[in-house]
Amino acid sequence: MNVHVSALAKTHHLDEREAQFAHDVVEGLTQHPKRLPPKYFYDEAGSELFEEITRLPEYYPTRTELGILHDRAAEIAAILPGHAALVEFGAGAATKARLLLGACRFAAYVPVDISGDFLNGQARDLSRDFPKVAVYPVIADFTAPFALPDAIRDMPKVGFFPGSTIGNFDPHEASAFLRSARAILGDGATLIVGVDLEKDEQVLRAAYNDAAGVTARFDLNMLARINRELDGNFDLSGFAHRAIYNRERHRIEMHLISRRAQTVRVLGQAIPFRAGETIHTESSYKYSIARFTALARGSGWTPRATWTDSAGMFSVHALLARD
Ligand code: AVJ
Repeated sequence: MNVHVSALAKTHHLDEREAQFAHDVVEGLTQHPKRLPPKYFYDEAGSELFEEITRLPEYYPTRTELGILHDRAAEIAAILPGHAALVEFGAGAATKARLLLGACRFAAYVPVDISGDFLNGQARDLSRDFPKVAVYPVIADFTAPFALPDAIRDMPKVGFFPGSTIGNFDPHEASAFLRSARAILGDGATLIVGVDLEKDEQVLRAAYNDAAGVTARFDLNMLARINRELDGNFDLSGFAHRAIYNRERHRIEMHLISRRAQTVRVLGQAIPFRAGETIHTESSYKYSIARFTALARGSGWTPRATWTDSAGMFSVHALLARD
């Protein structure tokens, strides 16, 4: 099915962002198997639910990565250039960037995010807490090329991509992201990336099927968002959340499963579901250190250092731009 963004925008009076969302949703729900892009989890409700996920006992990545950044801050600082600009791809709550800003002598911080409101609030707090660091927020989709602010042109660049967000990309997309970051940051740059590691399947499954059901609410919020923004009529009680580990592809997959045969309408279009039919909402790839460093080498970067927690749950990599 071919749904055009501009036609959707016109018929339903949507702005460009809404029309892109509409296009991706209608396209994803008319595929077999059905899928929805994980970037749409993060509206206001979804961002709050994700924050709640990061505090769950089963969800180890956030606290483990923070522990590594905290414990290794001096080692990380030692390999970074002084008076550099820290460019963060997708600046969430900036908690992790704060750890680096506190440990290293950065001259500038450039949070890059699609959400402008969030960025501007963040920038104000950071300027207050780090008066020596100039903050230049950039509103952009970091998966596409964007220009860095002129003010940091002559500073060494340090890219920062924490949270294992890279795990949301298929390996070829992850490679494309790394190449793109190499092009944006330029010669001599460093990139600090957080990568979740393969581990016991039960630990992985529990992290994405938590006992309190927060991940289920996070997953179902995608349907609630479609109802709110695209005039959808999903009955949330008609879908169940399930996360499985796909061992061959080294990834957690989150699915929403239709509990019965049903037809849902989105922007006036009927979307039929069979009983048990699934919507694939997210993949979260897990790496071995060897597989990630090989991916980085193949994407324009030379691994310089890797840090992990003592249990080997999560890894933080420093990569150097290759000439
Ligand atoms: C933000 C993409 C790293 O994959 O672990 C958490 C998102 N999804 N629980 C992850 C997520 C379900 C998270 N990332």
